[in-house]
Amino acid sequence: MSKLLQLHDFGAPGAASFEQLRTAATGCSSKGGAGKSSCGSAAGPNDLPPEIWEKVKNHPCYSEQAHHHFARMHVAVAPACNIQCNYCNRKYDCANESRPGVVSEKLTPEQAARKVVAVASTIPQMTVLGIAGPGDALANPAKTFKTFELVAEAAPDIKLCLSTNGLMLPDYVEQIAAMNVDHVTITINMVDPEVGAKIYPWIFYDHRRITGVEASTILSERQLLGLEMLVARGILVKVNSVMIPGINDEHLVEVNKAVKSRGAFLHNIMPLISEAEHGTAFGLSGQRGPTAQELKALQDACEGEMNMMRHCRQCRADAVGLLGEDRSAEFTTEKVMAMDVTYDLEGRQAYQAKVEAERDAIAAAKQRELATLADETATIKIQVAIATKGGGVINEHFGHAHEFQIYEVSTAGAKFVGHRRVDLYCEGGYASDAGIEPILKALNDCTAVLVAKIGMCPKDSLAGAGIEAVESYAFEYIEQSVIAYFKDYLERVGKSEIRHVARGDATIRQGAFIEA
Ligand code: CLF
Ligand code: SF4
Repeated sequence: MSKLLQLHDFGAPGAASFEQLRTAATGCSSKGGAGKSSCGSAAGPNDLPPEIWEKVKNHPCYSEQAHHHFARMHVAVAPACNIQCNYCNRKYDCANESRPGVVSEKLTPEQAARKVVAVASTIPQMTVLGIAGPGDALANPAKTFKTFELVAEAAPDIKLCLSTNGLMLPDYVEQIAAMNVDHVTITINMVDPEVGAKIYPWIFYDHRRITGVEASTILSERQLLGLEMLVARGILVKVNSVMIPGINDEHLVEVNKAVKSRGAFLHNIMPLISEAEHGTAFGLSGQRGPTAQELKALQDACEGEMNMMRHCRQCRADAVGLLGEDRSAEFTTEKVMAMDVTYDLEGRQAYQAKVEAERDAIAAAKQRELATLADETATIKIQVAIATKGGGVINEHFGHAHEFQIYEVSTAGAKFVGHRRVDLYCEGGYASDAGIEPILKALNDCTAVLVAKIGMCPKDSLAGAGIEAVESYAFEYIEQSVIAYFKDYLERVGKSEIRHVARGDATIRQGAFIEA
């Protein structure tokens, strides 16, 4: 009997079956709305078994829809690590699940639990607590599990989420399941130890430091075993992989197949962050990260295989807020200790019910708009950038945008394919001419940018680069607007008012990850 089948045999009572999880992992369902199936973390209630939708619908990382509305927070209770990754500098947060560059304020489990209650009382859309470093959650098991225990007691409606490099995972699966942790992320960058030896110089395991191919062999076996054990217990597993051009980029297709076949729910392929000033081995050796289109091509290649996450913001180990925003400065230990905190469970539930109704309205508007494209036969695909502060609405000024969300749109509909972080174009009321250049590079693969407002100068610069800036969808729903823009675009192409031009590649700005 295979290891997989043996593991399946002792699945927890009441857990989703392995087959259900495998079906969920492969994403598309014939039940997709309007005859168009929905794939990836964009999956909705019609695409997943109800008990799995229940687990992901309010989790901003496991559901792309949810990330417009719901927030997560991390508590930095896990400083130690048991492996070395060549993209990590230990002075900084864990690069597997959080961007490097900002040293976290380390918390005790008691401080962490108080912080969770303080944030949950202030931000009713905060639904998930993650432990993601700054080292490895399971290299610090006592602090990690004590924190979960205290939070489950004080804030029972908050989902618990854990991220790990996987080395110690098989030893703690029982404890993870017993604590009702429903979501676990494992960073898996290889299933071939020869590839692994180029990424991991050493691991610390069984009381000794192990190097080279032997280290990666042990790490890979432990990661895959841990994944199988979690899946057998009905725990949703997300696999994070760092795309390192020339080292594991092509190999990640194999990783994708390996984790899919073991029932991983979601695969998140993230770009390598390797600026020299981070002081990592890859940064110092000049190893580059991928371009936007290289990353997208790999994600597209894997999407046929399973659900892909494309909205990861590589956030800090003490991040607080919607993905893409950082409110951690509002919740320093000093401020949290001084806060008068009351946990209003009913208020949180009422707020979340309102969000649920808004999401239904957004989905219905999207379907209505998509129906208007039903007879369209054009094969054109374009990318459109969006300025948003959240809520699924185009509600940000061009000059105030810290990031742009990128949608790919065709007659099949609008799909979130990534985001581009940028420096603010407009700082303190002043715009700088030099500031537009990096933004043009970040949006170079887009045909248009939809904004709440934009000035003439940036509008002209964008037009000069072949990118149309559009204000006419201000404060409208994003996906509905993207489809409506596309329809208008096709009409103008059809009337020869404009010419459709294929766009080039764009840059993923490395430095963007080290600023708040
Ligand atoms: Fe945190 Fe990770 Fe849980 Fe999310 S983050 S532990 S699954 S709650 Fe999310 Fe941040 Fe990307 Fe992680 S955006 S780095 S995937
Ligand atoms: Fe750094 Fe995280 Fe890798 Fe540990 S697992 S070396 S903390 S990136």
